[in-house]
Amino acid sequence: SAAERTLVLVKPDGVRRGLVGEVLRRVESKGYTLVALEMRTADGELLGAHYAEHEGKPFFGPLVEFMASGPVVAVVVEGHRAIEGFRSLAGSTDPTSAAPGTIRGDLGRDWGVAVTQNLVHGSDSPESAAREIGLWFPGLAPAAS
Ligand code: DAT
Ligand code: MG
Repeated sequence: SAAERTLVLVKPDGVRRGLVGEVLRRVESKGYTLVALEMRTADGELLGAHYAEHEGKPFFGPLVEFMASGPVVAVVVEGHRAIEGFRSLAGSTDPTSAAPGTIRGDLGRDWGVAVTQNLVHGSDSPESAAREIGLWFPGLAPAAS
């Protein structure tokens, strides 16, 4: 069965709260493989490209500012249907309504600052995954096994 790759980010709130291990534990427990992993503080250029689909929306500026506010952990995750699978592990965008059992539902909440703070990112399609992996890991060989 063809493996698929997705880009996962533990966002600055997840790193600040010490939830990197918890997120990776859930990914590995699901049976996915970690292919590449790096902690870094992203700049506006990378984040603007990463979130290009949201440019012009009212939350774009605050989103990029938040994402640049501290280190993130970027991970390439591989497995059959890993893109949909990680989105399922993450839960819906708003952590207040995200289902219990998911990363956002179990660990996230609205702190009254921004819905933007929802712990993790996961690519939403094969096209997004390829584009995002290229942005965050330009040196990584493209092929999944
Ligand atoms: P997701 O991260 O679930 O794919 P998205 O791609 O629609 O969600 O949005 C990207 C991020 O932007 C999301 O994780 C949090 C933030 N965001 C989305 N909608 C927002 C809104 N209405 N207000 C504030 N932040 C928002
Ligand atoms: Mg998205």
